Amino acid sequence: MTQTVLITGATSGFGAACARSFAEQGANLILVGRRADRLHALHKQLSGQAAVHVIVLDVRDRRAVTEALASLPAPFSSVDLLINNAGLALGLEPAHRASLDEWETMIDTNVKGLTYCTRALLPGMVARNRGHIVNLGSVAGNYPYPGGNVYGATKAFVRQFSHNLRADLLGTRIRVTNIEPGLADTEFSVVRFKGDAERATEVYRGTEPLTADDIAEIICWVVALPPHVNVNSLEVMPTCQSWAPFAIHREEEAAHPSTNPVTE
Ligand code: NDP
Ligand code: 8X3
Repeated sequence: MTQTVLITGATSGFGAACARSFAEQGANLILVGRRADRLHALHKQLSGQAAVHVIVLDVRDRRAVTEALASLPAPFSSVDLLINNAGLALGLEPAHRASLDEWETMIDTNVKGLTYCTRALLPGMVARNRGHIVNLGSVAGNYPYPGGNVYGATKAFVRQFSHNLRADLLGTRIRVTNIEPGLADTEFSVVRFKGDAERATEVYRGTEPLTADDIAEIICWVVALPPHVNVNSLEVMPTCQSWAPFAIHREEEAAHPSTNPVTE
């Protein structure tokens, strides 16, 4: 049976790579994003392989999301797979200097937008007793880092929401998976640094980061597993990324000359 796949944030990065991968499988694709030109280009590019329906939509707009997802035309009306991918980080400032507007945008998109899409499509999945929700979390939801403040917190929400959905959906055949990537080279850093391409490039300098195609491949694998197998969370980093020791602040040597190992 042809799968119907709805991907939010399909205009770049992981979302666009997933669109290409599921098009290769001949899925019916519903592609969501704000940049209409990119959606229409994807439509043109993929429609030889798959049926494609594009929706120009800001996931932060609750009413627009509810209306658009309640009125999906045939053959797109029964969504089997929701990839809740639309999301962003803004800034890397410490909390006391960060922009409250940017915090709000991240919460509205990564948390509220994701819940609007989920709530709109879940009743249909439950009624059909079929479906899979794949959420894009992040390593930032699992580990703190300086400047990750609200972005990381939104991804911690996504992780816990994913697991709580599993709890609510026990007894159905609906699966929920939280994908938690580390460093991945997409438009993510350009967005985080508000168009500063040089600063964004610096993030990946000298590394071999994950690619959008790596993540699409992982999502395709998770989805293709037999229906009785649910991957709850899948954390993935590039091989070049690992953890650092705990950060410890030490007072100036002058204040504690005999106890500061940094000065030894
Ligand atoms: P990109 O910036 O390349 O893609 C983000 C996508 O989200 C775009 O298609 C953008 O489309 C869409 N989007 C953003 N805001 C909205 C909105 N309000 N309404 C609809 N669509 C929106 O980044 P990635 O592909 O890297 O990111 C995808 C997801 O993966 C995000 O949730 C991100 O947090 C997460 N992630 C990314 C990692 C990375 O290192 N790259 C690592 C871990 C997680 P448009 O602007 O057209 O609306
Ligand atoms: C994206 C990965 O480490 O930049 O979620 O937060 S990170």
